[in-house]
Amino acid sequence: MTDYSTMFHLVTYTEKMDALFFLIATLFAVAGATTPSSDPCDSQHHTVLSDPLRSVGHVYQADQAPICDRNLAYGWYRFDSPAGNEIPLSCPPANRCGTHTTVWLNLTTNPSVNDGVVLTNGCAHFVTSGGTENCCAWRTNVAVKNCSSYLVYALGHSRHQCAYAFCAGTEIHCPVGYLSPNANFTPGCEDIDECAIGTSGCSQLCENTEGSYYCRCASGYQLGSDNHTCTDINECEGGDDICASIYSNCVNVAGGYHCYLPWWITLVSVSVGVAVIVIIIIFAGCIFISKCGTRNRVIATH
Ligand SMILES: [Ca+2]
Repeated sequence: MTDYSTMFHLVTYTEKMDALFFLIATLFAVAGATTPSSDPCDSQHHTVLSDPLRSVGHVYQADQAPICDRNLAYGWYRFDSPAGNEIPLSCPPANRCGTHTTVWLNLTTNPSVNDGVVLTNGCAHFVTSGGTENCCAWRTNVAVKNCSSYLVYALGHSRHQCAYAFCAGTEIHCPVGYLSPNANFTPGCEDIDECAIGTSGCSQLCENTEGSYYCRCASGYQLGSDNHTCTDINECEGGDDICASIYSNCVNVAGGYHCYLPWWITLVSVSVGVAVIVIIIIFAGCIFISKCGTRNRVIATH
């Protein structure tokens, strides 16, 4: 269990130390900013923090290590991630930004380019073990400079207990099954048509859905346990004789089956057919012979 009373005593002491360290650091930074070679806007004079989990939109997950800025070295920082690049100017909910205690900037608006370096402070949104929330439980010194296309911040560790961290941005990663032009972060997340782009892995038929897809099989096939592979149904192995009882020879083929006559039925059928044909020929021959005899008898009468 966290000893919060001890922590707040520590806060009082460390805030004084922070102020001292930060004042020295900021004076150097502000003085340095007057010379182009040490402008914190230059990439070589600031450190990029690119963890998108710092987003206010990101809800802290218990299975992740919380972000902790306790040992963040004094210096200029720039946030650069698809989740957003600015520290929020209003109190974020607790347990966001990849941490428990969320730090935001106590400013009405971000400075303009002409404002140069603006000194302010960050507020920590702290929730006690009893559930009491304080949007500015403690403050930490921050300097901000507008570099036209991005902001840079002078930050430093405040030696508070973890886990607390500076928030940056508000966007979150698109849900599974969605993509966006913003490196797959909000806004603009759109459904992936897995069937159209050929990533479904369905062996036969594919149906796209919002946020997902599913596989189907052609007639005569069934979907396997992997929900992607279709395998032939062996209709002949069913308990019921799928063919009529007398036509009992079932042969499975891909996507269907055939019913074949047993050999002995085929033999009998052919034999009967041949016999019928022979009988017909004989009968027809008899009729022809009989008519010839009649004609001869008439001639003999004259
Ligand atoms: Ca889809």
